[in-house]
Amino acid sequence: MTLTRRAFATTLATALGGSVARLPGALRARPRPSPAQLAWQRDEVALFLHVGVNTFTDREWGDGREDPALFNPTALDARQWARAARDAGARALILTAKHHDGFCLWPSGLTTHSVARSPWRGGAGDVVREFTDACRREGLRAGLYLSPWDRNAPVYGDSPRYNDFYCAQLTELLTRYGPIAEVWFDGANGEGPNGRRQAYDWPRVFGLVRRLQPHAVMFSDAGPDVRWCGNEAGAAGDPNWSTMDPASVPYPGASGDGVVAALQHGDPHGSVWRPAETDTSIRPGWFHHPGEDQRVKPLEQLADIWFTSVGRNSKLLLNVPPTRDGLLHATDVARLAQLRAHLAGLFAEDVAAGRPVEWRVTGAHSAAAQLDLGRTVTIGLSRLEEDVARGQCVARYALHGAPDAGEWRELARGTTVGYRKLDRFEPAAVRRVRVDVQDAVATPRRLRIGLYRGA
Ligand code: FUL
Repeated sequence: MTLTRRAFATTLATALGGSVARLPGALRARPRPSPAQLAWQRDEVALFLHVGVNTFTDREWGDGREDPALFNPTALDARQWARAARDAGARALILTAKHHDGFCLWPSGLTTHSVARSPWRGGAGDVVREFTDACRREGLRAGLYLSPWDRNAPVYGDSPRYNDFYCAQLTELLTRYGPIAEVWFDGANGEGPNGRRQAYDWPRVFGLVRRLQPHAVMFSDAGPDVRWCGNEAGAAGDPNWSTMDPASVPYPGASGDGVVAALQHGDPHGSVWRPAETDTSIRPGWFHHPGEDQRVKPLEQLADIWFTSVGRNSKLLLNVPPTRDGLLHATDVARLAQLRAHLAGLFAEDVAAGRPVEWRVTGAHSAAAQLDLGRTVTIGLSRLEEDVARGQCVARYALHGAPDAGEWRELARGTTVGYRKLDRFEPAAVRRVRVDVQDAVATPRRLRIGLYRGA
């Protein structure tokens, strides 16, 4: 039988006379987030903006042969996007500077397939400029999506030449518009002209971003800073570890056994910190289609998505696509505001706030927290949080409640906690509450605990 890292640590701890906490620092070291990864997670929600020639052709994937003259969002107002995002409680926005069709929303010097050839703003416009300016004015962090797959670039599939082209486009985006908080690399990929496949130089791409924007996080299936959650349905995995084994998803767009599971769940013993981002759309498509104006997700579904992303140790990247006018649709904006109001109501009163918590470490990988709420209250929602600046630890927990003199009863149970774990449960009248950390990858540290009435 092979000794797992965890079993090894436990054996060693026992040999050293007990607690894992007493192990020498190097053996205890587990991955922790960088300041940029921590800031990314603390944003909690970002909005995704898919806009481009597809907005005008009513398609999801353009083929690269679209006439740039199609692009004419006459009423485009990036401040409307940014205000809607801020009012929704989002702290960052990500714009598709170039989607798979290759059309550039900025006047790239590398191609004529861009806004410069469109009638919008007389060919002198720059959506990336207006977007980044608006984000800054509204106090939001700006991110950019630059599709690796480019169905317009003639050099696509001619690997070294396209890698040069792609890096030169990235350089434009990362040097002209001030600080960029997130760079988004899509894993979707097809063949180039005549079936040529592009071999991307990912180490070069990642190195370039690090050099030009050292404080940005890079998103892709393979990180390196933030990983895809493995689906576009709005649900992070359960369990969801922010650590992972980098070999399990070696490059963006990798497929094969175990890739989706690795993206969904991470790995408790992974050697790198690479938390999951959950991207999904408020509508069926990523781009705006007038035919989907009646199919904006209802509040209940958006709230569920928020619970299965932000409430499962992930970050939510919610796509809200601008229309042909260049504005977010009134229905979408109203839905975002409804979601924010709904969440504000749910979390308005934390009945555990200010109540002393008795925290006991009960074993090398277990602990228990007990609270007396000071009165009997009905609760139906809990919020558990680890101090992820110091890493992620909890693997399994249960929440119990008891009325004044009555019996303990289980209210909720779960696996990982991480940045935040939310549980909605059958409302119960309780005075005492206990959180048992039943398993962990190291000695559990004190959790932050919030308790609410629920819906
Ligand atoms: C996918 C793309 O193919 C979709 O068009 C969209 O951009 C989504 C966020 O990622 O891989």
